[in-house]
Amino acid sequence: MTSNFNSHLIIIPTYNEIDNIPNFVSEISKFNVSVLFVDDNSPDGTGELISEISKSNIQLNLLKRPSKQGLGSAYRDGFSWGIEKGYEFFIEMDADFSHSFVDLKKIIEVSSNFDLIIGSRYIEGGGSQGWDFKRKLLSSTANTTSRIFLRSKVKDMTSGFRCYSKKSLNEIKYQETDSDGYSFQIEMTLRCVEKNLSIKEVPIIFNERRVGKSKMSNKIIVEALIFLINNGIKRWLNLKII
Ligand SMILES: Nc1nc2c(ncn2[C@@H]2O[C@H](COP(=O)(O)OP(=O)(O)OP(=O)(O)O)[C@@H](O)[C@H]2O)c(=O)[nH]1
Ligand SMILES: [Mg+2]
Repeated sequence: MTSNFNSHLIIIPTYNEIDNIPNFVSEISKFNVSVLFVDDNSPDGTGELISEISKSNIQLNLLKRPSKQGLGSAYRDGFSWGIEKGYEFFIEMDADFSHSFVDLKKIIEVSSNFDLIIGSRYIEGGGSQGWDFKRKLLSSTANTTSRIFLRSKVKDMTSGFRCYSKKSLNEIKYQETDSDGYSFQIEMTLRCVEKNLSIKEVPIIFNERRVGKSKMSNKIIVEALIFLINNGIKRWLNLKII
């Protein structure tokens, strides 16, 4: 492994993921990285379980928040926590095994070469497994629409499996983003594009979650559409976004 224990922080937002935590911890312990779970007081006790396990495992950290505040806000708080502690690379990953540890290794290996590495389902070698037709259509439409509206070359703008350097997080002013869900990933990507940062897409195979429930909702879809319309107009008119 090329990573250094003190340089990579994997940030995992969790909401009702109790059944995924034990396996996730056992897989991630094979990597030389630090982990920060950001739990929003999950009613199923995810936070309490992580708190218990992390007592005897210095690789694991927990940021507890009082209530469900969304994925984007969990990442914003996670980035701030990690920057304060001096980490250099910040990896976003889900707790539900949709993101594979084989792909994590690939992302870590190239992490020091680019400002942003995106685990991409829409380049050669990438894809998704286990999704029904409706979910596949939603994801591919979201990505095609984002690319066209935002005039971006990035193929997988909504992917939630990615790695930022500290430099890129500071340059894009991540604290000023205000979206969640799909929109959060699109907004962060767009900010990197606007700042001309180096972006590399690495192929990943996304797997339907093994256990637990999806937090995908109509609210997330509507938020993404409004974001695309607002920012699409700005991009086409060459107006400043950040
Ligand atoms: N802290 C926190 N974590 C969240 C919140 N919403 C979702 N998550 C976590 O973010 C990750 C991604 O959420 P998912 O529900 O898997 O969303 P998704 O991957 O778009 O949807 P599926 O593919 O259907 O699983 C998971 O680890 C969730 O537990 C939230 O409001 N707060
Ligand atoms: Mg998921």
